[in-house]
Order: sequence, then C-alpha cells, then structure tokens
Amino acid sequence: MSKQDLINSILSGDHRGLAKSISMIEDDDPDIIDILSKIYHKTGRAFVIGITGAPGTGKSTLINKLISTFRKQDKKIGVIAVDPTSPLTGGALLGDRLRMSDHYLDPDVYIRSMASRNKLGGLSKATRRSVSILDASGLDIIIVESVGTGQSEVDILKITDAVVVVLMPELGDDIQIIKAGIMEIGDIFVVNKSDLPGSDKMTSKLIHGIANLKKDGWTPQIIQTQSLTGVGIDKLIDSINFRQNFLKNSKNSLQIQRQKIKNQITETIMSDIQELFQNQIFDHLEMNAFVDQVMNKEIDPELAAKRLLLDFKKRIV
Ligand SMILES: Nc1nc2c(ncn2[C@@H]2O[C@H](COP(=O)(O)OP(=O)(O)OP(=O)(O)O)[C@@H](O)[C@H]2O)c(=O)[nH]1
Ligand SMILES: [Mg+2]
Repeated sequence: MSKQDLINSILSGDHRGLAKSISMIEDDDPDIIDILSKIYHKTGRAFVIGITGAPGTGKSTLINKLISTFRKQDKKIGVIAVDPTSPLTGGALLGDRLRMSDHYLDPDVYIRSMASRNKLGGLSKATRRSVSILDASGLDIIIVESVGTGQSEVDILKITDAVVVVLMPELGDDIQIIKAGIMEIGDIFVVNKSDLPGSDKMTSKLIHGIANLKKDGWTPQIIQTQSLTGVGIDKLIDSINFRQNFLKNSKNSLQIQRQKIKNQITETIMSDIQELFQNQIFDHLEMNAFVDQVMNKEIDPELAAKRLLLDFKKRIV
C-alpha cells in the first residue's frame, strides 16, 4: 500500500488502514510522521474518553457496556487498550477480546490493544498518535483504557476530553485512589462492582476526597455502576454527555483546547528530548570526571548534574 493509499484508507475509516498505521506507530516507522501530519486537518471531531483505574476494577467490562449504549445512538466507536505491562506478550489482548467480544465484528467499532517497544515515554506518544489516527478516520467516540499507574499514563490522559477513573469496593481504597495524580485529573469517578459490599462506604469516601477538586469550572461526578449487568451505565453516559456539553459551551472551552494542544506539544518535545539525549548524557565525555568528583565527595550528584548539563548545552548549540 502506498503512503497516499494508506492515508486515504485511514480517512475513509477502513479498519485495515487503521490497523496498519497503528502498527507503524508501535514500530516507530519513520513514515508515520508524514502520515500523521497529512491527516491532522481531519482531527478534532471525536470525543476522547480516558478510562483508567487499577487492574481488575472492571474497565473493559464497563467499556463493553458503554459501546453497546453508544451504538444504539448510532455512534462510531474506537477503543485503544493501552497495555504498559506486557509489551511483548500482549497479555491484555486476550482478556480485552473476551470482555469486549460483543463488538468485535461490528464494522463501526474498532478495538485495538497496543503496546510500545520503545520505553521512554513511548507508550503515551504512541497512544496520542493512535488517537489522532482514529479521530481522523471519522469516529465519534474514542475510548482509551489504561491502568493508570505512573506518570506516562497520566500523560496519556492529559489529551483526553473526559477522564473516567474506575474504582471498586474492597480493594484498599487508599491504595487505589492516591496513585500519582489520578485523583486530580479525574472528571468522573465510577465506583464499579457496586453489587459488592462496601460500595456506599467507598462512594462517601470519594465524595469527601474530591470535595475541593474543581477544575476549570467542572465539578467531578461520582457514579456507582455494575458493569456486568449494566446497572448505572445510563447515568455514566449522561455524565459523559454532560461533560461533552460542558466543554462545548464552557466559556473556557477555547482555553481548555489550547491547554490540550500545549500539553501535546510539550509532551512530544519532552519525549523527543529524552530519546535524543539520554544516551548522549550517559556517555558524555565529562561524565567520568564528574563521577570521580562525586566519588571523592568533592561535589554532590546534583551539582554534578548541573555542571554536566551546562557543559552539554555548550556542546549542542
Ligand atoms: N461483581 C462484579 N464483577 C465485575 C463487575 N464488572 C466487572 N467485573 C469482573 O471483574 C473482573 C475484571 O474485569 P475487567 O473488565 O477485565 O477489568 P479491567 O479493569 O479491564 O482489568 P485490566 O484490564 O486487567 O486492568 C472480571 O472478572 C469481570 O467479570 C461488576 O460490576 N461486578
Ligand atoms: Mg481491561
């Protein structure tokens, strides 16, 4: 397939084009940069939902139910399940196929598990790029499922329009809630598995926990669901629609949009910088001299880092 054919295939929403381009993203194929820039003018239409939460809280089961409801509204859906834990085995793939199996044959639903072979910020960059591809292909809703641990996952969520944090009763609440920055970026909190004991307790703890977490005029919502049976899914959909309208009508909507673009540019630069310079810094000419000085307790590692960076900057300009 030529590059232009691939672009046409993406823009027409053909699943083969989507699959091929996302594989190129995963493989860091140099041609993908050009493809991304040529499809960019078609992006910005899809509503992007990040669904995050500790392993096993029921994210995929919930997404399965969300897809069913969105399909009844005739919306086209894309799902990217980000799997940071098993880049080589693709461990999540089988589970996701099972949980979302109702929709695998629907031509208006595109589901993809993805991993990234390059480690430094690679997964969030790859996810961002894949979201652009799906957006340009004409989907109405894009759902990104991620496990929500670590900074790179938080970075992924920064490019979404609605962050849904999925929790469940029984799991030690302190463990699941206070993960790196997740509380702060949550727009909607779901207490899933509300059929299990402890869900009311969890919900009231949440209400308490997010009482002061208002951002850009949005007040985070809390919803109880049972994603196996579908209880609460309509409320969740209402809440997602409410968020979508809020973003559309908010006086801050341009500002929020600008912030997202800023995040995207910054993240891209940061991951490029890291990729470009990590090895060069590690193998820097002066590195050993600084290590010697730190070994001899003449300077501390922080000062060594500052001096090395200064020296490094001089050499690259
Ligand atoms: N009791 C109960 N179990 C549920 C509910 N929703 C999901 N489960 C079960 O919880 C387990 C995990 O569900 P998944 O949807 O795979 O959870 P996940 O958060 O996607 O898991 P990872 O992708 O591995 O992080 C499965 O066995 C589901 O059947 C619910 O509302 N109530
Ligand atoms: Mg899952």
